[in-house]
Formats: sequence, C-alpha cells, structure tokens
Amino acid sequence: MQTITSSSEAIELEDKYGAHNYHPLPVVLAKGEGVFLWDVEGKKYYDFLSAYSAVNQGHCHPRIKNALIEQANTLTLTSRAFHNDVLGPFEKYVTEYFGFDKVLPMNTGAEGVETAIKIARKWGYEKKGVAENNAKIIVAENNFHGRTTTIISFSNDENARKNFGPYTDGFIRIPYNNVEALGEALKQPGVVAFLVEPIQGEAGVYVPDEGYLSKANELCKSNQVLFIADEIQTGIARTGKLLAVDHENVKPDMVILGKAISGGFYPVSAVLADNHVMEVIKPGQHGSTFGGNPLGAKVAMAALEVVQDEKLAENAQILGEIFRNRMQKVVDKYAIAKLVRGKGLLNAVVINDSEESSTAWDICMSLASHGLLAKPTHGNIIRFAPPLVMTEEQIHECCDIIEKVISEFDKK
Ligand code: IF1
Repeated sequence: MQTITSSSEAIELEDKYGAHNYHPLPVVLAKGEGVFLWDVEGKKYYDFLSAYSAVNQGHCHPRIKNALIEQANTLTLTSRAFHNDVLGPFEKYVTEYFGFDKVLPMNTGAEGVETAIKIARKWGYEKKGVAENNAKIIVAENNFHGRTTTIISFSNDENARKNFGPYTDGFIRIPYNNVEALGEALKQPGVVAFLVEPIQGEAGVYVPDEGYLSKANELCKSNQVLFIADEIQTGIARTGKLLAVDHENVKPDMVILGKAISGGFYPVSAVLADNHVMEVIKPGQHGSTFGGNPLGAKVAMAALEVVQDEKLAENAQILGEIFRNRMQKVVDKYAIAKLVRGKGLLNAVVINDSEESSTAWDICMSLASHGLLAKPTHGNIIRFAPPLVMTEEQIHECCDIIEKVISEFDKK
C-alpha cells in the first residue's frame, strides 16, 4: 500500500480513483483518539462531527478496540447458515438493554430502515389485514433515512433522489412536527406504520415540539399503526438520553439503531421490536451475509457497555446545556449567528445568510484552521456533535474557538 506523506497526495488519489460522491473539507485525517483527530501533517483537531454520530464513545475507545481484537483472533464470520457462540448473548444483551423482546441484526443504518419497512408491511398484511401490495407508510417531509433506492423514493431532497427512479411506491409524506397532519394521514386506507426521526438530523437538527413524539405514538396506537423511531443518529445517548424517544417516555413499536451501537469500529445496525411484530418474519424471509456476525456483535456489546459505564447520556445532557447556553450568548452578540438548537450533544447553529451562500462552509474552514472540525448540513446550518466523552473544560475551550471564529466573520 502507498504510504501517504501529505494531505494533498491523499486528496489527489481520492480524486483520481474514487467516485466523487462526497465533497469533504480538505482535511486528511490519520489518527483518532477520544475527542481528538490528527491530520497527516500532525495538526490536532477537536472532532465536532463524530463521524455523523457514529463515534459517541470517542475515537478508538480501548475497551471496544480490545473486544474487536479478541474476537478477530477467534471467529469473525460464520453466516447465519449456522449458529455461533456470540449472537445469542448479543441478542439477549441488546434486547434487555433497550427493553424489547426481539432484535433483527443487520449492518448499515439503511439496511436497518429497509428491514423495518419490510417488517411493517408484512405485519400490515398478516396481522392488520391490509390488502396485499396496498400497505402505506407515513414519513416526514425533509426526512433522512439512508441512501437506498426505496429510501430515497420517499425523500423530498432532490439532490438525494433525482435520476434514481423508478421509485418505490407506498409512502405518504407529511409535514414534520405536525400532529394534525399525522391524524389526517392516518385516515388513509392501508396505513401500516409511521417512520420518523425523533430529531431530524440531516435536515438541520430540527427538534420537534415537546409532546410531538408521545402524541404521534398515541395516534398510531389508536389507529393500529406501527410507530417506528429511526434512532440511528439520535440514539445511543447522543441527545442526553439512551434514546431520543426516552425524553418523552415513548416506547415505539420498532426502534432502528446503527452508527454508535458499535462505537465506530464495525458496521452494526439493528431493528428492535416485541414478539407480536417481529414474529411475522419467518426463516428465509430476511437477512444478510454479515448480519449478526460474531465480530460485530462482540464490538457492539462493548460499545454499549461503555455508554452505560461512562454515563455518556448524562454527560451529553450536561454538556449539551452548557454548549447551547454558550452558543445562545454568541447568537445574542453576533448577527451572523441566527440561532442555536438541539438536544444533548446533537446541536446546530444556523448562520444568518442565504442557503446558497458559502458562509457556513467558510466558517467551517476557519474552524478547521483553529483546530475544530465541523461541517454544514444543508446550506447555512452547522451541525456540532462531538463525541460524548468530552469534558466540561474541553467543551468550553471549543466554545471559545467557535465564538472567536464567528466573531471574525461577523466583522466581514
Ligand atoms: C451520508 C447525517 C446524513 C441517518 C438516519 C439512517 C441513516 C442515517 C437518521 C443511514 C445516516 C449519515 C449518512 C451519511 C451522512 C450521515 C447523515 F445526518 F448523519 F449527517 F446523511 F443525513 N437514518 N446518516 O442519519 O445509515 O446507511 O449511513 O449507516 O450518507 O452522507 P447508514
């Protein structure tokens, strides 16, 4: 393998040999530890993206790394054609951890979402009596649930869906954070589920009104419709509770997990449900080569132990309050910062400029030069989501950096 000696060399290789399906900041990372990242030239950064909330436990957490190494030296993949000695303990651990009867393990978040869609449709036909091929799933405007053809079929982000048709049918899109719109949509024939992000991450960290999730859950229950929470980004302590739905004590019919369930070491996703839902899946009706493999299962158990033992939800709650209070002062002081919103350590600052302006990008470039990595989501919204292992002293240091950079842009 070619040894990279400069950031520009790495960027050139990616440009020449890789599909151009991303537009990254011109930063080439070479090492990660806890809340820190280092680039090829040795520059140190605070990580305020956490690989899109996949390294809530911090980079290269030793406990998870050791679990990976130990299992990698023993048994990594058997396929589900046979049993193995890790899957059962993992399934017991993760169902008790989140309070569900059953789990269906997959790999990526999008696979988890696709799995939940298949289970909901099958449940609709076999338990609710919806006429076959007539199942409808309600989703929210500005949703993000992954990049597969079915998932982008119900997206309204033109960049994510244009020219990927023909699209999958059977979805009804309604405004987010609007209980009345949900009530109306539930009257349509064939509705089997409502799939929603408890906080819309990619859309720009939109936190719904207090009570939205519990009212939505109640409406679904009273209409015999499954309430499905996509906690791939908001779960695993990110918003200050184990799951974002815990802020309203809501127990969804299905929860979809991914990202930080395995602490950034290995792709693991999972769909959790109780028996009356999960039992619609029979042998040979769903799965994947790597789903539930012993290596991912062992890593995920270690990653979840770290969340519990290091009280990451409580830490996210406390540091998130500090962060938003500090950012509110920045918003009050500098016109270029319009507002701050979020929950726990999933936050965003909206920059006071047009969607098309490059201001948010330019601010992120300046933040990088000051040793803090963040990236805009849509247009002028900067997401700030550090690993949940950050200390109070570190969050203040980072807020100082953010305030300094924003103050410099405010004068321009
Ligand atoms: C990209 C952000 C996007 C997700 C939710 C399912 C998935 C995701 C709520 C799919 C994945 C990632 C994908 C990555 C950027 C990032 C992301 F919001 F986290 F920033 F795109 F919206 N549900 N989110 O957030 O999980 O298949 O990726 O494992 O695609 O650019 P995946």
